[in-house]
Amino acid sequence: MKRLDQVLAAEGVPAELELVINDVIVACKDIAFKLRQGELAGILGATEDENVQGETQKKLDVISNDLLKDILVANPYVRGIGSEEEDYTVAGSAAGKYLVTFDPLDGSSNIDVNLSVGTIFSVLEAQDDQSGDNQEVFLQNGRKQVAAGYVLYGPSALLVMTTGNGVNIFTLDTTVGEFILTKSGIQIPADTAEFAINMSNQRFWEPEMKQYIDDCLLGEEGPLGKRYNMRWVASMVAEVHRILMRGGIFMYPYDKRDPSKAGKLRLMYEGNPMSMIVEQAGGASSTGRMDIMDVAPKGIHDRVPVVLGSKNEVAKVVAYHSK
Ligand code: P6P
Repeated sequence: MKRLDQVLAAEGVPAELELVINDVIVACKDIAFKLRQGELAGILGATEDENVQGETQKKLDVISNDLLKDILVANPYVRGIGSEEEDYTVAGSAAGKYLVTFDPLDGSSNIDVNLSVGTIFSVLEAQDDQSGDNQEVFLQNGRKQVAAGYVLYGPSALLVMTTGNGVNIFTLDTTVGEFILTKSGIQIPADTAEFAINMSNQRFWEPEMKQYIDDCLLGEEGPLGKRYNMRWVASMVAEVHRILMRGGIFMYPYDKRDPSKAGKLRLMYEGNPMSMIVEQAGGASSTGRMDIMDVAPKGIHDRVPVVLGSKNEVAKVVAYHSK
């Protein structure tokens, strides 16, 4: 049974990067423990505050953010961090080589109803000597990521990550407090008949997305020629994990509720890390019109439309958008 550090060493990951990833994992173990305590920890429920996204912060959003921020900005190899819960990027060490972006608690609307939530993280290398409190140093496309992963706090706590050598899954052994390798070389089935989308937004979608979903709902008699099933967990980490395990397609498309926003999900700490994982597992990840990892970020909180999962199904959605 291999531990995370043994797997990273075997992949030839630089020691400094391993130390950065290890600090992310130390914080995530603490988050996992606090979530397991639930009401007993007295940390469920919402705060009085809104984050930069305009979303009400849950107590655990703030606690998780602070755990990750505090340990990472103190790491000598971290130049800075960007977080969904931080207005601006936060400087770490001026000599640090790595930049870490994260969504500390994705799907946090699920916390108070005891459903799955997760932490998503992405690691980039600083390309110049700009300080980590200048967002410019983070603004690199997803292809520049050197590592990406998530921790899914479900019935078991799972770490899923890649350093560009395929996707591995580790299960948290709570008896010893270590993530243990339990699956290697994950491959997403190329085809699927299971889509994940929030149907309540249908009237706000672009015509191309409406047409694809309409055709899915026509089933065997429709142009897609098969009966589809639907899932929606309201936690991207849980959706992506299901897709890694059995295939599927997850979509959070552009919608006109707020035309100024490219979508709901954020490029730097949701779209890009999940795209690296999905592509490393043989899947595809697109805005509907271009690969997500080719999108040039303009700001740390940029939003992006997301269509990811089984590569042949993603190709169909892209084809609908190119008609
Ligand atoms: P909706 C969670 O808030 C999140 O960012 C993703 O994890 C999830 O897929 C999506 O938003 C859920 O959005 O509009 O269905 O609540």
